[in-house]
Amino acid sequence: RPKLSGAELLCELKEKVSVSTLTSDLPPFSSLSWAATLPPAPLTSDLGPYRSCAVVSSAGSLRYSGLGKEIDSHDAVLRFNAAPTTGYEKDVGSKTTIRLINSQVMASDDHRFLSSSLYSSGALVAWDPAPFSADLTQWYNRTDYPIFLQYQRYRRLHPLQPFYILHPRFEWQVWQRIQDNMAEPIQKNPPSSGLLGTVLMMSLCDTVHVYEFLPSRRKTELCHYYQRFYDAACTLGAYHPLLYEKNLVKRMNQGSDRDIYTHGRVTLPGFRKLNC
Ligand code: NCC
Repeated sequence: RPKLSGAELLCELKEKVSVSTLTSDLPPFSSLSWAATLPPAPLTSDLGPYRSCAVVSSAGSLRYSGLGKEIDSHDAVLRFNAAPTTGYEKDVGSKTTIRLINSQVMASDDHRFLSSSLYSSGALVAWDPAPFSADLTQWYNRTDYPIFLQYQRYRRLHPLQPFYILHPRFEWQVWQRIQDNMAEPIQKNPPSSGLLGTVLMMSLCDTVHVYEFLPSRRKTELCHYYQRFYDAACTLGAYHPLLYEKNLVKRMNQGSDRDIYTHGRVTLPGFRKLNC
């Protein structure tokens, strides 16, 4: 198939991917009593629309970026997993509107998901690497990590905080966009939280700025801005098809290469602003 232009890729993404979250009317959840604690409406009808949004990757290259003020000037800010703001405000800002977390973070003792105040600002959105093409019941009975158990526990402790779970269809719809636009077969693992969060914000915002997903001149093997741990695989990918994700985002970027180089900043249009 011919290589699509950036504008064509954006339209394809808009047409073929929809951000859906679990609601209590969906089987098997409709017959489970705890599912009444799922939000009654899908995420996209509760959050946004926002004018401008920032997606803050957790990359080590955010360290010493001084991007904090710029990030906080957006109407909504998305962060990932256990990425903190306290102590790093100068580089990553302090506003958190949405936090996207994988099920590993929810389940591992290290992250103190149930007790740490890190997770208490903004809305939470969780996802679990579901098997490709599995239905909700198969996934429910065999999640990668115990996402539903931890969800129930967190809900009991923080009943007022908005907390959504992504429908696994979404992660594979995004994966399919990557595969269909690459010449070679990519690994059948879901995209990283970074790309999932970017597409999520493209559904809620008019303009999305993504920071240090495409590395700037500060590019480093430091994995996260908040940890002294070095591994180039954090930036290049291993389990996730991260390099392919970055290739796709590079092709869709509407900002300049200079913006990437100096600020690690990519500019993407929200779906509502696209004329396809
Ligand atoms: O590292 P992680 O991601 O939390 O980072 C969030 C997103 O930022 C982008 N990123 C990060 C580091 C870097 N050097 N370059 C980047 O571009 C990626 O898009 C990434 O998705 C995840 O995707 O959920 C991931 O989660 C971690 C880990 O589970 C959590 O941080 C909790 O510890 C995964 N690491 C491991 O499993 C060891 C990582 O593979 C993906």
